[in-house]
Amino acid sequence: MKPTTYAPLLALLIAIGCSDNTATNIAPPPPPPPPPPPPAAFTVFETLGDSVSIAAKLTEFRTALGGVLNAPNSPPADSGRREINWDGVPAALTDVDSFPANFFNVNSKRGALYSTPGTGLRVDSTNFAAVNAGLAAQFTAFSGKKLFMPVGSNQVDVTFRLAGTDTPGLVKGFGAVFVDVDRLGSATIEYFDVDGQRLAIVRAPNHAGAQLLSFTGAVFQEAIVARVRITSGDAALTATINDISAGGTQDIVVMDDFIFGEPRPLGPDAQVTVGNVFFRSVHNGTQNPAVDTIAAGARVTWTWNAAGSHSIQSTGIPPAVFRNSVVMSAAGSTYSVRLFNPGTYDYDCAVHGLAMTGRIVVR
Ligand SMILES: [Cu+2]
Repeated sequence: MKPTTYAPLLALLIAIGCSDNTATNIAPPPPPPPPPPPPAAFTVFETLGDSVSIAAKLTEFRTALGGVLNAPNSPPADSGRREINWDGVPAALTDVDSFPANFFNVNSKRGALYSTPGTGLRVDSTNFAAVNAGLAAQFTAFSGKKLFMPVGSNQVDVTFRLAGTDTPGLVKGFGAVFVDVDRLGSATIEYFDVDGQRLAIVRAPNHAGAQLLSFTGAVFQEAIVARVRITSGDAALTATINDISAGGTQDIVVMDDFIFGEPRPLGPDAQVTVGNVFFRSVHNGTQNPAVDTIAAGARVTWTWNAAGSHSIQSTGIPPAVFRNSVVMSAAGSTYSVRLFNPGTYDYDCAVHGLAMTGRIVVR
């Protein structure tokens, strides 16, 4: 007898066995979740040295930001960068704990607003000897003589505006010169999008002993950074605190130059209608595929215009992917994603597949 004769019987026995085995009948596991979308891509520039040796890296950073140095008080530009080196701050606002938080968008228009959880801001011409004589031996300025530090805090935020206006702006990158970073991680810059979601954190390189300068900065592919948070050392300056390199327990760090991309306006969001059975661009009416073009950092929102089960399923080639929605059925349901990296992001509906498609082009 040929072995194949037994095959139908064997299959039947297996089927009976499975159907009888109700106690351990387990549903198949759900498919794995889609991979998370790639984070915003950026390049880090960092160096450690004296005012001469760090200059080359700063030049690289400026080149990566692109364009020219836009002069103080020049109107908002399409490209280029702004710089703050503190040395032009008037004497009346130097060596006091009340440096105006909006000075670099009102008095000298460069699109930067400051805030701190401390009690003030200070531009200092004494290497902070006026605050604490013991600290002066720690600090040396990169450009000119003036240095910067919040008062009563080691943290300052910089929020961007189109230079000289109240319109929120986005920058392509931000970097800062730190003075006397002894401990890796004591000086950091965090980058946030317009929703307050953190895009990146970079740490200023550190050294042991000698008073040196550290530069760190990140440049993104496009202008997507609405705010940076600078943590400058382990603690605020006080009249009695000692740096870790001088018998203290905390790394005391101050700041010199800030360099950042020209603040640019946030691009308009895209709206897409989800219907039966179509995706349709609200902006231009394209449908299956609905095709929308947005600036990096803008958001796409899909709105269900009728009852019907649909989802937003990213079908692009990594890294041009985003997080999928679940299947939703109620009219008025919405889903949105913010996209940071230029690329072509295709999508469809997990229920209707190729019958229902769209594309987001991020520039
Ligand atoms: Cu659908």
